[in-house]
Amino acid sequence: MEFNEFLSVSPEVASALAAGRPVVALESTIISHGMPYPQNVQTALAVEGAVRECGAVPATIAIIGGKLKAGLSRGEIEYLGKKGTQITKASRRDLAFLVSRSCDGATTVASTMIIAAMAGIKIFATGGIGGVHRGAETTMDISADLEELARTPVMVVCAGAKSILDLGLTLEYLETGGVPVIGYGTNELPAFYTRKSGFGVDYRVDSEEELARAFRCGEKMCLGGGMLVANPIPEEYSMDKEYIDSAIDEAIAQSRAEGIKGKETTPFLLAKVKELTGGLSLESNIQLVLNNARLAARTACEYCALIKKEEQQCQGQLP
Ligand code: PSU
Ligand code: MN
Repeated sequence: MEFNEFLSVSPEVASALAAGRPVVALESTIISHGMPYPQNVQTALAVEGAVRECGAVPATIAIIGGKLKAGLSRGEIEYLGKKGTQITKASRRDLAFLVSRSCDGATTVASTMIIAAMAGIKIFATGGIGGVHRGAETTMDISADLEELARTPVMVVCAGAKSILDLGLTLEYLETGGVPVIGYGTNELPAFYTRKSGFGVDYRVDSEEELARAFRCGEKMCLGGGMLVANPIPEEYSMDKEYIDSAIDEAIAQSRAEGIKGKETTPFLLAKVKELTGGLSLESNIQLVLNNARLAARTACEYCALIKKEEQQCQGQLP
């Protein structure tokens, strides 16, 4: 763990890391901005439970009173869920000011990766990542998540990206940033609510062991930068493509009509899609996050097993 006076790692997470036990980072924008209360709190706790069931320790990440927290108490999760959108959505650019002003922040994929890396956590599970928005050729609206994936060595397990984004441009941007896009058990990038998008991934991987090994190879080469694992939503929870696409098109039309810009764009589109599709998309959303948490936890277990093996080899106990 990097020494950092602003970092506050929970005792459970700190002792797991010190003992070389598996830990999975989880984000908090999804709690404060991604789902309504009380489903947001129930989901955050269920996701932590799913990580534990697969043998890893969950580290939900947020900024509370200016502290960069890795590992939240139940009360802190409840607090973030209840305050909802009153909590600042915090990406990389917000960290210095939230800390200097002792404020709260709900961390996006980008800022969760930063805090996870500070704490020494390698694997992170979320729902969907930010990306290149449709129309970015004129708006320049590209999520800071993509830059972070290019610079911070954390594996992000997601369900692909929602087609509120331009998925083709998002993949181009990731390629430029040197981020491998990995399909778990698939050759195709999943599109969050649906298992297919029509776009291919860079690598198909079918085992957690290979995910961990590839990540470890990048780490040993000091390549820097993350990896993006795209895990398709389980078939039984996936949504009808036409239905979800028409809701997304409507949401984008409304956001353009209302002149929504900057950091409001993603939350606006997500909220509109949810409003247009009701509880149906919320259930899919919850299920895919659980599915990603399990994959991340199993991968974290494989990663720790690899490290243990390396240590034994070092001490001459293994050939
Ligand atoms: N996409 C989703 N669900 C989410 C987000 C994106 O399908 O919850 C959230 C994540 O926290 C992500 C952030 O990191 O939105 C990206 O916001 P922006 O596009 O403003 O960078
Ligand atoms: Mn943006």
